[in-house]
Amino acid sequence: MSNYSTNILIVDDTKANLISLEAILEGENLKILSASNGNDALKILLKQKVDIVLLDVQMPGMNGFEVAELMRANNKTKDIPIIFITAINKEEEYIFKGYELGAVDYLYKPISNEILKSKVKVFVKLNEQTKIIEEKTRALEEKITQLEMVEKKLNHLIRIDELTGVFNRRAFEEIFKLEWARTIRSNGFFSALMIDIDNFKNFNDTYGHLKGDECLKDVAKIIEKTLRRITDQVARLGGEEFIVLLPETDSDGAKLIAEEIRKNVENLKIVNEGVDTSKFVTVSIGISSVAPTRDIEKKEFIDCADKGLYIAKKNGKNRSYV
Ligand code: GH3
Ligand code: MG
Ligand code: MG
Ligand code: MG
Repeated sequence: MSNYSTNILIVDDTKANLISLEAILEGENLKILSASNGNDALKILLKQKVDIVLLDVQMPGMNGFEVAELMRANNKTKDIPIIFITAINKEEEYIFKGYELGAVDYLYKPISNEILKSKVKVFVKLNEQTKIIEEKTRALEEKITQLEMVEKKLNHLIRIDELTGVFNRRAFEEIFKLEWARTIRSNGFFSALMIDIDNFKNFNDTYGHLKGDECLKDVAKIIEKTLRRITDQVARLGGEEFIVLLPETDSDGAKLIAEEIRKNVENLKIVNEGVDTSKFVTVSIGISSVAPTRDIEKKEFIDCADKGLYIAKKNGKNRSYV
């Protein structure tokens, strides 16, 4: 026996017919509802879950076809299968009318118990299968939603630097490739800032690794805060080195942003004693700017920022160099 009960509504204006139909269908794993006219039938249909309707055609007031027509006009009832019960002979015109209303079957009076039972059984089975499929579909949809959420989280995690929350090297490679290609198409400028914390070994040795980690987080945060355009992106390449990508930005613009970052870090006033250049944590920044073409290697562009960083360090740190 199935877990799904099927509700059948029997509509007939003749009380004796209702009783005999109920008796025939008893014991078929059905919940039987009944109505003796079209109005009552529609009331029940709107209030309760009904899976099949056994519908007498000849009734005073609203006849079976009219009930069916109203059912088809209502979203809640329009898909419920109907078995018409009719004394009318199998005149094609009537059958055709019924099918146009979405009727699914006909029973002719006098009704054969066996035919009634077997026809109802077919619809019960169909109803149960539909319910099983619906339930499985729901469960699958739920699983898919869960998986999509996991996928989203994973995609985020593999792109983020765990310590600072900015992009990691993997994400940087992706973003850089994309923005570089985009800038080639738009004939614009592209700039990058290679940022390295000055004397960070001294900071770690003096205050410990935990304080070092805190410092890295603070520097990452202040870089993020300084960037204004949504296309400006920062990534931690490793250690105490960050890269900032500035699409559609020329060297003047890049220099301005680099200096702003440099000053903002200095203004954090994170003490780094025992250093001759400054008694606070500072950064040096190498700037690379270019109007990218297909002939320029991405690597050259990054190398150029690296060289700028090297010169900024050599010139005394806490400075930027284009
Ligand atoms: P310079 O001014 O020339 O850049 O010198 P520096 O001391 O900053 O550079 P160096 O490369 O000699 O030292 C980098 C130090 O950064 C080494 C290590 O102690 C520290 N470091 C690298 N990664 C991490 C990290 O994830 N957490 C912490 N706390 N420290 C790190
Ligand atoms: Mg009747
Ligand atoms: Mg350093
Ligand atoms: Mg370094």
